[in-house]
Amino acid sequence: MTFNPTRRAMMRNTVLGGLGAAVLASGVAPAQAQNKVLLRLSAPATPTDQRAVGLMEIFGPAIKDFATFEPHWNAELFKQGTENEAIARGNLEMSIASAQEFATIIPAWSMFTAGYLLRDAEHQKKVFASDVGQAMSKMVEDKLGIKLLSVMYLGRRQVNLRTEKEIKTPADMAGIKLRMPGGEAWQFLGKALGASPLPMAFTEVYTALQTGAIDGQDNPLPTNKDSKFFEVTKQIVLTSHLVDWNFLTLGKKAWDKFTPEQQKIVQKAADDACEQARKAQLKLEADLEAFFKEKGLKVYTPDVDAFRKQVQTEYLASKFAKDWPAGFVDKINAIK
Ligand code: KDO
Repeated sequence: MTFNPTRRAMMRNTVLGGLGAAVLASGVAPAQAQNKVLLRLSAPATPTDQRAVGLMEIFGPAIKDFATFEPHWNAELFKQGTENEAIARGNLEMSIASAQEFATIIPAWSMFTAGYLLRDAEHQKKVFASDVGQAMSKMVEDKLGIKLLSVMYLGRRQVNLRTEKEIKTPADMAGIKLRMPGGEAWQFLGKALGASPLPMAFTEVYTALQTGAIDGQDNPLPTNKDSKFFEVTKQIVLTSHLVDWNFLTLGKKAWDKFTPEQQKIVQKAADDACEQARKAQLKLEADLEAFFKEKGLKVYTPDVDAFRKQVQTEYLASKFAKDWPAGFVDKINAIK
């Protein structure tokens, strides 16, 4: 079994619908509002993140006749990584979940956290829609009562450092304190890249970079711009080590409150919102290299083959790979 060897390659910001805002203003809940299903979403994403924009512009308005979409950004309602549990307990209806979060509960999901597994945004979309994607989604639905409505393209994760030494191969990453999101799967990726990983919540990264508590972080270019990490770092190493994806989730309890007709509308609204966000992220990724260079950062491509080789070797030899369903990686590689 091998990977495909080639790569083509706040404030509290609660946004209520018009009716919700009117209800707050008047202090009186009209009967119509009471009948609507409340969909609270919690995510660490900022409200200016393209995924947030897509949801607020498309998802919320499309379902407003029968549901109230109430997003909470910047991890305002629940800490990063605790949203799935909140949904399972009925304290939350929606989130933007990562594969790494599902992997903490469903070991097979570590397959979807592996570096250099997905080739690009198109491959990612096709893998999610494939029988492999369906089977993985079903595991989450069966085990956690959470539906994966749609796949969200976050972008290709790049190494972003406040240090100046040029990085060519994983060996050059030795000793670099690289912030990774919390959880075992993320730490493993940081180690596979050759760095010394340090778990930290997304909302703390800017300050940690500013104070030097960490040497760097990894995120796609659009996230780097949106959260202004470029202001407190000196270089971006284009490792593209993870074509990162998140999943727009909805608790089954909330889903089951909708009629089949409404479910169709919710599904389409989710797909449309995620598609708009995906296109916006891709455009930003294409444009941002110039922006960061203008800001004085060094942006360059290292020996990506050396990174890919090391990362894939580490994953295949890891304890994680033992939990990957037989044949799935080959199927993923075969998806064109
Ligand atoms: C991050 O913490 O670095 C990360 O990029 C991980 C993703 O899975 C996702 O949670 C993302 O943060 C947030 O949506 C914020 O963009």
